[in-house]
Amino acid sequence: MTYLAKPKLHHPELPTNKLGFTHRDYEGSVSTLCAGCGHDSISAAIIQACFELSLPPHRIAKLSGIGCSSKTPTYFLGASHGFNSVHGRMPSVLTGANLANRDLLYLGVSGDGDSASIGLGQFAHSIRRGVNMVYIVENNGVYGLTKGQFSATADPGSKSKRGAVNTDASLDMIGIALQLGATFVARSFSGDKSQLVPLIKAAILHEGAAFIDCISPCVAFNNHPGSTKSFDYVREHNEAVNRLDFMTGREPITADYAPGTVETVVQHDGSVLRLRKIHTDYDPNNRIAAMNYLQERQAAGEVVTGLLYVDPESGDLHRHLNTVTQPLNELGESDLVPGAAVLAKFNASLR
Ligand SMILES: Cc1ncc(C[n+]2csc(CCOP(=O)(O)OP(=O)(O)O)c2C)c(N)n1
Ligand code: SF4
Ligand SMILES: [Mg+2]
Repeated sequence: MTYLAKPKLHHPELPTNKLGFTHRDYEGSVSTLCAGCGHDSISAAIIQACFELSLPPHRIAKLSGIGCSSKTPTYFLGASHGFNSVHGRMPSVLTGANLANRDLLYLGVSGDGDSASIGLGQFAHSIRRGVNMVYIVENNGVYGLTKGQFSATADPGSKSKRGAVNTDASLDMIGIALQLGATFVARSFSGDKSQLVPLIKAAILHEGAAFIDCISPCVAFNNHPGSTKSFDYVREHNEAVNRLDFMTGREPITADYAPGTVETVVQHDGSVLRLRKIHTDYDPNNRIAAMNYLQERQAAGEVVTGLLYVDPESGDLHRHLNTVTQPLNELGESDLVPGAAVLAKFNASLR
């Protein structure tokens, strides 16, 4: 319960990261979600990723919309900035915050209802603009908070808990993100922490719009036979194209891999992603091939996961707009109102 404070005391031997923080320093309030909800596993993965990257919690801003998924930022990073916006409006609030202060690390957390229905336009424009953020959709195929109506990501033919069949076509967030120019696109599963944690870490280090579609079963309304977003269905149909094993730049590859099965991607900030290829012919640097592959495999009933596309040359909205490197919210009055003489000089330069 959110009103139950977590005890602050912890074992003195708890491991600490480079900043001297323990895992506990990245946690939030006690979750009020249903026991077993996939969303809680995603919160745990976010906590682990931020702990392992030794991120200063006060340099992170977490933003969300409305839904069980959008409630989750309360349950992680309790010492970070947070903004719980209205339904479907997280992306524009995040974009505004990012423009005002480029120095924070932005984590947008949303649901399939929040981002694929009411917030679809907002989602689309934040992705196509390349806002520097990690955008996670906790995708359960239903509106969990409002008691299990089909969402726009529910597959046609999938059944509700009461047996109603979804007749609408589904909306694939991955396909849309690829088409809109997202420079980091991944799909994962809340039940696969070993895949999800490195993906979140890589997305955090990525410059530009990083999108993760995380299948996250709703145990209350969409975890039955006939659902394509249940734990059993995703486990049985999960086809990982690669695994992100290592991602710190200078470490040697310690595991023994067959030639051609590891791919190294150097990101803009110098961080190195090491991808263990499971499908050796899958190329995560080819946007069009990724779109085709995903459509084909989806038609065959597979849930393709892994790092599906990454552009190592990515840029972000600030780079595109050529904004000053100093965060806009730190500019003083003399910068913002430089006076009539500066204006006259500027106008003269345009004549
Ligand atoms: C403007 C507006 N319309 C409708 C609602 C009702 N509503 C609340 S949450 C929600 C859907 C949430 O679904 P999703 O984003 O998938 O989150 P989940 O609960 O499944 O994690 C809806 C329709 C609302 N809060 N505000
Ligand atoms: S209703 Fe579904 S999505 Fe919401 S907390 Fe319960 S299991 Fe999770
Ligand atoms: Mg949902």
